[in-house]
Amino acid sequence: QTIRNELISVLVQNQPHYLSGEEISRKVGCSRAAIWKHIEELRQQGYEIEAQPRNGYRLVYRPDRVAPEELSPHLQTKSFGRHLRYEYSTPSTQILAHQWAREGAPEGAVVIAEEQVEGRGRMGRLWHSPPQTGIWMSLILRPPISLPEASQLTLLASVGVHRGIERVTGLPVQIKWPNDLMIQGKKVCGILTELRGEQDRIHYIIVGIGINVNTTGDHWPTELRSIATSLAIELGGTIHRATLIAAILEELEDFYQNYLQYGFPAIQKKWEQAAGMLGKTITAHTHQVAITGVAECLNEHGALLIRTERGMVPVYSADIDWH
Ligand code: BTX
Repeated sequence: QTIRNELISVLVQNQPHYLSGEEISRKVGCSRAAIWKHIEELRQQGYEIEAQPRNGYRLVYRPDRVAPEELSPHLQTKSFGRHLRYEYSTPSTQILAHQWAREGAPEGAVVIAEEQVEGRGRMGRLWHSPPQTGIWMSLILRPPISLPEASQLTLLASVGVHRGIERVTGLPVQIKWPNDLMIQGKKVCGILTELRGEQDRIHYIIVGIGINVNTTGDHWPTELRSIATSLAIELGGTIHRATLIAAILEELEDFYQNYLQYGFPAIQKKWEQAAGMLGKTITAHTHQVAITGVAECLNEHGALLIRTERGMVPVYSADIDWH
């Protein structure tokens, strides 16, 4: 696997030029016969690699997969994504991540799938995750924080994903409290944070991230078409998912390190800059009531403060409508 990853990375770096078999075997650190065998296997997986007797090999096309050998050459993180579980199809990456976390997965471990057949949102809702079109991944974290602080991780994740998407696509993404990323008022990404722990100690947190990347309207059921969008729809062209995942994991790791070192205020500022709803009149539908007022800012726990006629109200969990 490591040799395969190295080989892909060497071919990608050298694209669109040829590289001789000798040079590849020196860079990758194995024999020319072994290189040839790996190249054959890559071709079977859909890679197009041109070979010329005099010039060597050249990568012409690589399939858009999010398998470890596609992802690793792009990753520049210390721990995020360094332990990776990949499935083509799974009910939900959250379920696999919970299992893995219980078995002792290290912090930063990631479960990723091409397709989820029962992808989940909050409160038992479904997350539509058609094959090879999006990023459906779950990140395992073990922060030394207490239960009430856990919702800060959802906000941290929004900021990290926001930054990663903007860096790769340049698209104007806005964060909608607590867990959505929107483009022009349509949902492009949802974040689901689940955890196991006791009041004063968290065993682990699973941050589930779903991003519509190369999805088109026909992938969605009718009811989603008016409320969902994808990066490809907004950009007018497809995006290499592995590149985007790597950028997002880098940003997440960066923000997470900052959070562990300096606490929530570091995240809070970034969040407020990227939130599209501050200063606007909104209605927050909690389990019990609907609260209408102006979205002011976050408090130090990550709750949204809404200025109402009766004063400032903190909201910890709700669905938001904008006016
Ligand atoms: P949410 O409860 O805020 O949003 C779910 C709602 O969003 C659905 O009821 C539907 O209206 C709408 N929706 C469903 N699918 C999509 C979609 N693909 N794009 C836009 N809108 C949609 C949001 O929950 C949290 C979603 C987390 C998904 C990740 S994917 C990796 C991980 N595994 C898993 O099962 N869930 C998480």
